[in-house]
Amino acid sequence: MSLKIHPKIIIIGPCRTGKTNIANLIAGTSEHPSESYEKTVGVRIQEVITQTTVSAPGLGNKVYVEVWDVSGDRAFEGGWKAIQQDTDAIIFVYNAEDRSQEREMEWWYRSFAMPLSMKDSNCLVFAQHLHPFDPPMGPPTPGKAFQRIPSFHTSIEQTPDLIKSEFEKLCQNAIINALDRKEREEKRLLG
Ligand SMILES: Nc1nc2c(ncn2[C@@H]2O[C@H](COP(=O)(O)OP(=O)(O)OP(=O)(O)O)[C@@H](O)[C@H]2O)c(=O)[nH]1
Ligand SMILES: [Mg+2]
Repeated sequence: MSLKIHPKIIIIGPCRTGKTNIANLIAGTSEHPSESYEKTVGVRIQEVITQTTVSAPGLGNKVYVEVWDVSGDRAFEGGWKAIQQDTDAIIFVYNAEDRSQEREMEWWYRSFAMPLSMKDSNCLVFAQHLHPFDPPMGPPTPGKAFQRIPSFHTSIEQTPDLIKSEFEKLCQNAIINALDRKEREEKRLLG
């Protein structure tokens, strides 16, 4: 019998920062940046198969992870409560070329990570570059809330392997969280 869990990872951050491009790279639907910008309407859900190193009775070595690519447009804020539900991990994306977004990220943290009591280990930051950048830089600095959260300078062209490998690592923590979530739910149902 296979153990059915549904790990869920959401990708959030301001508009036009590369969330959809990152989601497509992770899901294997595109290896290149999109030529034109098409804003995400509300949310787009993709399923990604990941190899897992987590061992649990009944859990195979392949798990389907839901990746929710969320629009950065606050006009869709009404749907955020539903989006947050059962989230196991968060990828924050901002535009590294826009310093004002570093300050904005604390707001995204308060709006998503705090209400979910998300562990730092289940969060990840991609400071996305929409133009070529010089790789030897210090880590990005999106603000105090992110001090213990793994943060990387990224772009689809220059760091595709980093994006994929950090996503894979995050998946393992999301799987552990989803297993705990399932166990809590089963205990709750049994009373
Ligand atoms: N060259 C290059 N362009 C990028 C990269 N990431 C994003 N872009 C460009 O930036 C624009 C916005 O990218 P999206 O991925 O659609 O942005 P988003 O964060 O999903 O935006 P919303 O859906 O509105 O929240 C597009 O025109 C992309 O082609 C990148 O790594 N390299
Ligand atoms: Mg998008």
